[in-house]
Amino acid sequence: MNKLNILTFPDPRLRKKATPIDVFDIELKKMAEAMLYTMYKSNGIGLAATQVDFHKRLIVIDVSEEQNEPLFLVNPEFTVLDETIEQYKEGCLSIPTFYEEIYRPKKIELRFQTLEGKHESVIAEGILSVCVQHEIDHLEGKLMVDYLSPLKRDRIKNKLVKKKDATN
Ligand code: QAP
Ligand code: CO
Repeated sequence: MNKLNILTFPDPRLRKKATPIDVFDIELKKMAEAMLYTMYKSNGIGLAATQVDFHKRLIVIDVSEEQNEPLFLVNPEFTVLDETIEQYKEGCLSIPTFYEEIYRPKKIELRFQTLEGKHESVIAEGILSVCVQHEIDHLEGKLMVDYLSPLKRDRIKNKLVKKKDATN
């Protein structure tokens, strides 16, 4: 399988808003499998289609130890069930090597469609809740650095731009 190219902050394509999926065909399944492969190869636990320059509402997540419990989320949405704010040191495959404490509501109800178009819902807490919220942000063109101060965000941006220049 081919590993997809992951966009890196501050690539402007990470700011595009993804559109809903209405065709549940073999092409969608292929894209989801390619994203899962890319995520596992990159040692990630979540990847949104936006990050691989595909601007549709598709997310893959696997928060299991063994990387054997993939979740494919099409057109995901959530509502907050417990507004208590929890902090988690988050990373992002589009912001490599940076980890920051981010604050989000604790408990959510996630609704999504499967790759076959079936509607499902689950209640999530802990790392799954964090990951779902982080990935749905990507579909809106939002990044975890947007929750940081402009100063911190700019420092991260400058370091990543310098690293990219060094490899180009
Ligand atoms: C989002 O993030 C997330 O910097 C998914 O060098 C993070 O998979 C949700 C990664 C934390 C919940 C909690 C980051 C891999 C992976 C890096 C990721 C890196 C290599 C990030
Ligand atoms: Co991310």
